[in-house]
Amino acid sequence: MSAAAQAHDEEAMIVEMVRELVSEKVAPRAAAIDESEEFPDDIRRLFAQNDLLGIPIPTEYGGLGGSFVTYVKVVEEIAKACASSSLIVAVQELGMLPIMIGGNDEQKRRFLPKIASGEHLAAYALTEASSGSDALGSMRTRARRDGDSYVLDGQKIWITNGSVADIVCVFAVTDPEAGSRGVSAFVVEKGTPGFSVGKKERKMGIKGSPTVELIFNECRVPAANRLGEEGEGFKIAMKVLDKSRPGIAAQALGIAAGALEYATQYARDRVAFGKPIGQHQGIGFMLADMKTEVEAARLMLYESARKCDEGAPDVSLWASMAKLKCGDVAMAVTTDAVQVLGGFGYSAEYPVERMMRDAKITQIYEGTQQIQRLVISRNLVGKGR
Ligand code: COS
Repeated sequence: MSAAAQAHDEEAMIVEMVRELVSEKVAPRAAAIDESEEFPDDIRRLFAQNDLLGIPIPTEYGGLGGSFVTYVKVVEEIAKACASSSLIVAVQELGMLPIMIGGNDEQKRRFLPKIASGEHLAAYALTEASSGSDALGSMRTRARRDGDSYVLDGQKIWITNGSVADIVCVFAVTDPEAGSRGVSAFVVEKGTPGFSVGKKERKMGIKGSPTVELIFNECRVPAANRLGEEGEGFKIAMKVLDKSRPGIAAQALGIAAGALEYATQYARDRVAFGKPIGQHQGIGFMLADMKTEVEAARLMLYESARKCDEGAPDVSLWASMAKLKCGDVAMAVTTDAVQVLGGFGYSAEYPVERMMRDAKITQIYEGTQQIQRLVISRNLVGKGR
């Protein structure tokens, strides 16, 4: 058997295992996770036991050494049932990518094995109160070199899984005069004096995934925790997003696919005017459009993940196109799924209203849809002045 065929078989086995795990253990928990608004540590342990928290981490650092295609398929399968749970896998990847991309061998050996095993959770801290889309120009968190360490001061907001993470990759300004070369990246470990968790956001969706403020107050971090050279942080942050946006696209696609599946079954079962509602053209054509959009988005997603695996030069363009397409499809398809179910769709007794609430964030985080268009158009015609 060729190496490619073997990799394909392994991928199919992992996806099938995840499908069963989701159907037996995750789907039955999804409504309660949303309702309780609590981080599902049981699901984290389940994913850790099944080696799902280090899929793209190389085996030499304790990971599965799997492809990005496998990783996005796993996120998709989980998100079909529970968007909050899918974020455990997606944010683990987002949080470890700065180390994979910017870390040296010693740092990889120090941090990655515990992330891969799920003993440690990772998070990524870029966003600030005044710095969302304008991640570079408006960053205020500072890191001042002091002997063998850096002292961090500032606040990050909207940090997914920030309160449950054991290590956080933080971006801070080391030279305010140096523009894009004035930002550096640091690994900050839980328990470091001066590092604390602030307010938890109350959100429309993804309620089982804690989104918090992180506060750095004279927080001393060893210089050995700086990723890459001083001033390389912004490039690391952007390269991370190139690989993490397909993960959010996968979450979006999974939510859409889950809503489509539920609405289709409902349209087969629910009878009105003497026949299943799906056989009335008004509903049947809606389902046809939903299915077509989901499959089109899936092709874009897998292509973007394939580009990550290949290290293709246009990975940034494809990551943004996949995130844009999948996020918009998730919002449109879940909204239509609510419509197909009518009054039941609006009820919290049925999953599609949760899916619609969960879908909205995929058009906002990891770069808004407007930022994705900016990245795509700059790839086409350049940035200009
Ligand atoms: N890979 C490597 N380097 C990149 C890059 C990428 N994908 N994208 C940008 N860079 C580099 C540029 O080449 C430039 O380097 P030089 O100064 O050496 O030429 C530098 O980074 C600054 O880039 P740019 O001039 O494009 O920065 P801008 O401030 O104009 O904006 C955007 C960049 C808007 C694309 C960026 O700020 C962004 O993605 N914002 C959204 C952030 C986001 O997604 N937040 C979500 C929360 S994080 S979960």
